[in-house]
Amino acid sequence: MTSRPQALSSEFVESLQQVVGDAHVLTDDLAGYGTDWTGRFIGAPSVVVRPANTSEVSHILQLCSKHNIAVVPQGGNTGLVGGTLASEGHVIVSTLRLNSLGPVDAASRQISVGAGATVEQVHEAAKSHGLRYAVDFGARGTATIGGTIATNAGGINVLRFGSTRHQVVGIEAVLPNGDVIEHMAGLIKDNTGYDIASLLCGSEGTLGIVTAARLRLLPLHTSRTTILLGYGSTEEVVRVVQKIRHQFDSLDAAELFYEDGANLVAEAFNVAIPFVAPVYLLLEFSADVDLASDIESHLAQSNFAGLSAVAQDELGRAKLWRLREEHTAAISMHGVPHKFDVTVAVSDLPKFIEKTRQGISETNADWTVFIFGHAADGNMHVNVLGPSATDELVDEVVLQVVAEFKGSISAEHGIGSAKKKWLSLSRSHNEIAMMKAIKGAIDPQGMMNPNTLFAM
Ligand code: FAD
Ligand code: 2HG
Ligand code: ZN
Repeated sequence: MTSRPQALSSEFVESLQQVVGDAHVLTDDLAGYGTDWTGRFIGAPSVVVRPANTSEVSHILQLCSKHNIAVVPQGGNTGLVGGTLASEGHVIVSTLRLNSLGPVDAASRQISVGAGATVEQVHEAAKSHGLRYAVDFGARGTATIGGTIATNAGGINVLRFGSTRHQVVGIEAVLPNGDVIEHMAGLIKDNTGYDIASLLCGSEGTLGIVTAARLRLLPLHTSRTTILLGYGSTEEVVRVVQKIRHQFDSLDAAELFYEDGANLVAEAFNVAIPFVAPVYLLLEFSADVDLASDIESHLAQSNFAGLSAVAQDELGRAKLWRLREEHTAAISMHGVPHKFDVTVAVSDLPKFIEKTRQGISETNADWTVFIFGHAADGNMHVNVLGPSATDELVDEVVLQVVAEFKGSISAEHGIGSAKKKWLSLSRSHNEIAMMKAIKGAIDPQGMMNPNTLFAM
């Protein structure tokens, strides 16, 4: 591989301008693109280019390939693992102008959207046809469909509907050499070789740029019930989630958080906490019948602790959800956290949480730990405030505990640049070799997102 230029020539920048127009090639004030959402990963991109369509993306990648320039795809830049970290000489390709939407195909319950459309825009489009897009999480207003595909985003509804991978029924993407892959028919049965959409889900921008996708939509149920419950221990929460999941197919979400996190959110955003409990469980159900009394009588039979707040109207539900969803923003108001999004077997959650807290406090008793997450998936978010951005001791401690429990070091945010050193804790030597072989075949120059996924 020939070495890459660190400074981009004016000839190269001019050729980008010829593709997308001067206004969409940025070379100054790039901090907003160069720094990640958490503020932990600060890059130094040389250029940001903002194509308006697939053909422009193809031309950009052809140029970058010809000049051997590294490319970092970027959507909403809400990623939490430094996956858009660009070094000097790298070009960020922002997908925000690839934001076409629909139309909704109500007959097939599908929609084709540009990679730059936000998750919330897809929710709104689906809703106007009595449908629903299954992927949902706090950054819905900014995170893009391309970013959610590249990270195989999870979120609050995975327990019922699966992750992003399960919603993608067609894909359009541009490969590093500029070739366009287009497979957007959305056929539900289609066993004609390798599943390219699935390969691109979770590829973190290392194989090409997703430019559009066809997404599966679901019926929008008429009734939603959100319940906040209080418990004394994580063990109790895990037991309740397992039982309630078994009883109610209509369970959409089962989110866990603790008193310290709830207090932090309440202080940061002036949100009321309906009652005090050591551990909170936020459940959401959706169905075409009102389930509130069924749920309450089920909980009463299962020795439910007795503290609860129930909401069925949009405002009431949103108030309860804020206590959970604002954890990320509230924590960031107190510093730059080290973030972990890990999965272990659900039954191991209580022990895993205890060991993780213990490992962190034995390493440095002054660090502050917040834990919250998606209880039914065994997916916890461990956020640690205290270590400097570059001090990786806490990363080593937490990820080794995950490995002891045979868990995954990334449940939903991806590996990015944050966790590439530890990839072998979750993937075998042969798996990594196979991934590198795929990468090498599709991107022989290693030009796509070189700071992400592999410690090359
Ligand atoms: P970016 O941050 O721009 O990019 C993320 C990665 O995808 C990078 O590696 C980038 O190179 C690549 N990429 C982006 N677009 C493309 C493209 N078109 N083609 C190829 N590669 C591309 N994540 C969850 O999974 N579940 C959650 O519950 C969740 N909650 C969050 C809550 C908050 C408040 C915040 C700030 C983030 C949360 N996230 C969550 C993380 C983040 O929103 C997701 O990872 C999301 O998928 C990133 O989308 P994005 O458009 O912002 O991508
Ligand atoms: C969530 O579930 C997100 O809220 C963000 O995945 C997690 O901030 C985090 O660590
Ligand atoms: Zn999450």
